[in-house]
Amino acid sequence: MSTAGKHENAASAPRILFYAVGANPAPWLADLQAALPDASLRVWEEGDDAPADYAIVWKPPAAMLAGRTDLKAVFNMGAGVDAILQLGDALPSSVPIVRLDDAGMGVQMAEYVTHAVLRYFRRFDQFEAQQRNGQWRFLKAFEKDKFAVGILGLGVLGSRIASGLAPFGFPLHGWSRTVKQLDGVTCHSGAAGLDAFLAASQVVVCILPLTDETVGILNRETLGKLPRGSYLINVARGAHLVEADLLALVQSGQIAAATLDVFQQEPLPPEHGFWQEPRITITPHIAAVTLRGDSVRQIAAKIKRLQQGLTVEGVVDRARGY
Ligand code: OXD
Repeated sequence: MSTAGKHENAASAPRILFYAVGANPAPWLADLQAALPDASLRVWEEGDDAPADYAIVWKPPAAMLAGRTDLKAVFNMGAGVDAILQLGDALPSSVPIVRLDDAGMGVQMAEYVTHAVLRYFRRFDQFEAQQRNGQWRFLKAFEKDKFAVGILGLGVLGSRIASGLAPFGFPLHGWSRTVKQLDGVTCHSGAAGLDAFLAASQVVVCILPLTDETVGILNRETLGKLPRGSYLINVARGAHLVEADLLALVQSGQIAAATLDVFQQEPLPPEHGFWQEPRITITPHIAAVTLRGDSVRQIAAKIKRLQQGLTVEGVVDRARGY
């Protein structure tokens, strides 16, 4: 088929490959078909190298995308693109990778983090422990102006977390790789700004993308720079945290408690030390799930734009890693 012929065909009836680890494809295909009635959709299976215009994926195998220069875009069905970028050279360099922009995840992240911050601030974690021991004991409230929340990562989700916390009046700090400005947030940036950010934060919330620069960023040294008795909330990736360091810091009292949604290995293995540490709250990577309705609407709208030769938001910068 000539290139022109291929393009005409793509413009009238996009051919879409779908592959998502852990998801039932049927309702996704049905919703995508309803949003894009002309599209021809199929679930990718090993050996399928028939032409396609778009791929919608979550944790795809390298074989699905290797050599696929016919694609006009690959849509990642999540906010984090680390799993797809780790395919490296198997990804066709000419094909844009498009992540989900919020798509209902921002509000879920804000709910999760606000809940965790308020739980620590109002000392519910300690009241829960007291209840287990049948103890009725008044605990003095923390002082809000000394309970600053620091958000590591000020992208779409980090900003949404900040706006979720803002009405409660906590001092807010934020850290990002490059300089950013956010209303009501004291912003720090770059390697030079990290220490001041850490020193100011009584609670650290990690919502960074996972890149070569951020892997292991939460470790004995950085967490040791937080005020003594601070809290950690990790809703980004398990690989941001050196888990053995956190355990030691919780046991020494440097970190009072942590709420973790993501782990180096998921599911968290039964023998992992976190399970036995009551000051560590574990959730099974549910802080923000991909919502089918919002995601389909967003991806379909972007496919329609690309079909018309227009640009779309959310294209991943591969060199930067997000
Ligand atoms: C995501 C996730 O990246 O669910 O969207 O972890």
